[in-house]
Amino acid sequence: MLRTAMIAVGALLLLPLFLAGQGLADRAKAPEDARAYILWPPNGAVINGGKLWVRMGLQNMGVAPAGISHADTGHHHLLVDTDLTNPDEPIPNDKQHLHFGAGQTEARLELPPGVHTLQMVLGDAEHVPHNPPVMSDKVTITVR
Ligand SMILES: [Cu+2]
Repeated sequence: MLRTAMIAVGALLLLPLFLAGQGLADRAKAPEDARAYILWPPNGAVINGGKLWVRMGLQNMGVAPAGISHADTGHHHLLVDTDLTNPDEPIPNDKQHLHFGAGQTEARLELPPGVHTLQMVLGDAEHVPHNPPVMSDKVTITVR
C-alpha cells in the first residue's frame, strides 16, 4: 500500500519534467493565419519622458494565462532592445524579456532616453514560442 503510494508520488514528481521535455521537443502549433502586432506605439514614435503604454494585439489566436495549456492560445511577451534568440527554449525572464502571464494585453513601460526596439512574441503555457513563432514586427521608438 505504502509502496504503491510512493510510486504514484514519484510519477507525479516526474510528470512536470516529462511535460517540460515535451515542450522543448514539440512546440505548440500556431494557426497559419495567427498574427501578433503592436498597436501602440507606432514605428518611429518619439516619446517624451520615456513613460508609455504598450498595447499588444493578436489575431486568430486567444490569450490564456501562463500555465494554462489550451490549443491556439498563449500569453504575451515583450522583447525590449533584444531579439528572440532560441524559439525552442522558454523565453527568458528579465528586464529585456517581459512576461504578461496573467493575460495582459497592455503594459506600462519606462525607458531611458535613446533609441529602443519593442517586439511582441506569444508564448505557450510554458513560455515557449509557438511553431511557427507568433511575433510582431519590431517597432523602433526614440525616447527623449
Ligand atoms: Cu511567459
